[in-house]
Amino acid sequence: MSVIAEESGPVVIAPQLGSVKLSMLLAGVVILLMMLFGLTMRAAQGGLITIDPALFYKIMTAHGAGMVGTAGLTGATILWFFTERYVSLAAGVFWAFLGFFLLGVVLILGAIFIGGYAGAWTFLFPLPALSGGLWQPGAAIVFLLGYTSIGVGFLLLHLEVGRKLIAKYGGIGGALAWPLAFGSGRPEDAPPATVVAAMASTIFNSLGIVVGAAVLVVSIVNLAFPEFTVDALLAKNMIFFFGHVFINASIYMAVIAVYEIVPEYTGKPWKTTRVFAIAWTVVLLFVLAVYPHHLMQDWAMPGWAVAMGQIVSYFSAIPLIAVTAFSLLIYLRSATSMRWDLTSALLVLGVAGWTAGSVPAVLDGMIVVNKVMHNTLWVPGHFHTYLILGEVAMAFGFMAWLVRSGDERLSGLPGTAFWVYVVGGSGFVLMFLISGAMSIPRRWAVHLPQWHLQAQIASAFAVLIVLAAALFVLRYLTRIRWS
Ligand code: HEM
Ligand SMILES: [Cu+2]
Repeated sequence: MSVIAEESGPVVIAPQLGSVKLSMLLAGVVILLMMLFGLTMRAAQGGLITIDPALFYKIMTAHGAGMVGTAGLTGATILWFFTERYVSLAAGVFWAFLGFFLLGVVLILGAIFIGGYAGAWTFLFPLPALSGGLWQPGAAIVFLLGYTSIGVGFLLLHLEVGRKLIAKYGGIGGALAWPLAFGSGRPEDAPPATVVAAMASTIFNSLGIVVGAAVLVVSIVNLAFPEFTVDALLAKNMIFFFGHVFINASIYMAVIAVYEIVPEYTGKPWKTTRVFAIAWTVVLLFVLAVYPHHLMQDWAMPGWAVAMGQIVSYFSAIPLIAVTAFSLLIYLRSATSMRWDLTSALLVLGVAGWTAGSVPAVLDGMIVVNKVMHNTLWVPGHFHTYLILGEVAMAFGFMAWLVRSGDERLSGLPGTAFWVYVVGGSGFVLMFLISGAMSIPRRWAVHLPQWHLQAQIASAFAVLIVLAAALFVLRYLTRIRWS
């Protein structure tokens, strides 16, 4: 196990390699399966295959829930693995996390493919109860219990990480490097970059999940006792607060892999500077405050909240770009030698894709644009950019690193797979964005003939993604050593 020297904390050797490798293997397999689901949907939209619309919405629900959950799983696994370098974490907590996660997966898949639940991963109130006869309330309850189980697992993990960081680094402020950010603290005394990122994402993800759990419980009670209802706008606020924070947290956790692994390639540690510390505190506040950009079409929302969603959206990209993308550029330029292999290429792609995806996201976070683009394929266009080319690229990069062997190069089959992934991913998301700009709606099982071509081209690109991802996962599987 590699060990890095860090003035600000004793070096801890990560012993929990087996559970982490297993978690990433499960994640890789689920991502691949869900990508096949995605390809099925896009091919159906292109008229290449015909599937029953009822099945389309089951697949869409499984794809959304499965992908978002797995993004969270990979992010949290990366966070756990690298936080272990600085504080010792109870191994049992990670196993419990995995156990709750798997239980949740079983419940969710059962609810969808046995119970017929197809109300989308966003379980927007009161949709789970309005199936039009397609599923029983019990199926929706099981789906929501699956989420609850996954949420419990995440909370356990974050509580363990949070309490250990707080104990070691002198409270939340210490772990967030506030003395350096806002006081006269010296960079030499600041906690490592990983600790700052782990503390911030632990705080916002915990808040998001607690709010999510509350609205889950309310929805479950509503399904069991329909006379108990809840204010729909409040429920929507809670769901999108949770959903926005959760998917963002998955990326902010995965970026820890960049902070920890890229220095192995450049020979320079990723330092906690004042700008870095300030930026992470800003990220913490912005991730929580920006969620109303999901409610711009809800005329009953207070104007100030929607305006805040737009304004914070503008500024949200800045700390991200300052903290990670810009530093990575400086870092790569100043490195005397940079070795490119599958790991480093995927990690750098992850940061680039994340940054690129923030552009269409900010655009859609503007009220005037949102009026036109809302509920078009522009929306899946922006989030598939920072998920396929961002979060998932970082997760694949971490997997490649876990099974690395000394002196690799970006050539041969892995090199080809990398470029196939880049081309497939870029082409696929571009087709979503183009379709969105042409006002093609999202979440339609059947597309008009004049939209078929876009979906067909996108399907071809999706095949490339699937092929490359299959190679990443197979390569991981064949090289993995459990000892
Ligand atoms: C080969 C890769 C992928 C393909 C072909 C694909 C395809 C699709 C398609 C066709 C849709 C429905 C679009 C519509 O609204 O009409 C969709 C939705 C979605 N995808 Fe993907 N996707 C892929 C990868 C991913 C990844 C990696 C993630 C996340 C980590 C993801 C997360 C989602 C989510 C959250 C939705 C929204 C579901 C909803 O509207 O309820 N996808 N995807
Ligand atoms: Cu959002």
